[in-house]
Amino acid sequence: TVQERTFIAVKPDGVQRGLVSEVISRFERRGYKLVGLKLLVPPTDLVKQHYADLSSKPFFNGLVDYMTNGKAPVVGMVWEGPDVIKQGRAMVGATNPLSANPGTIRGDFCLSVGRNIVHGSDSAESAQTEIGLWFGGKGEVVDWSFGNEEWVIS
Ligand code: DAT
Ligand code: MG
Repeated sequence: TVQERTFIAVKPDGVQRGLVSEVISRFERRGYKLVGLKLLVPPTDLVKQHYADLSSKPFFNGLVDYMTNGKAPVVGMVWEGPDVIKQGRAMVGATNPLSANPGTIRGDFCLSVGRNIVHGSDSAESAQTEIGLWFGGKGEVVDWSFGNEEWVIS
């Protein structure tokens, strides 16, 4: 089975609202493997790079401030497993929570595009870039195996 990795983050509003365990448990119960995890107030440079494709948008400065102002930290994660990039996006739901299906994280827990509680990489390229940005240090992403893998993936 091809194992992909994706970057998923609980944003400051999700941390503030006590939804870290909710996000983790959805990926964990699905059978995905947690291979990277950190809590941080991200440096402004990191968030500007993370959202570089949005730098010309009118909401960019507000987005960077919300991510970096320290009123709550971000929980960054790397999740591994079959098709996890696309499946992770599906589990996160549409960018605007008012368009997100019930059953998705955004569709179940939020109402506003500016407070949509979670991030998920949108492609293989952005997953690789984002994992490098957030987990670039040696040993920050951990290779390990599930003891019960044969019961989850065949
Ligand atoms: P996504 O987070 O679903 O990948 P995106 O990459 O288009 O969405 O935008 C990144 C974040 O920027 C998004 O989660 C919330 C914020 N954002 C996007 N569009 C916005 C808008 N019209 N107004 C305010 N914030 C917005
Ligand atoms: Mg995006």
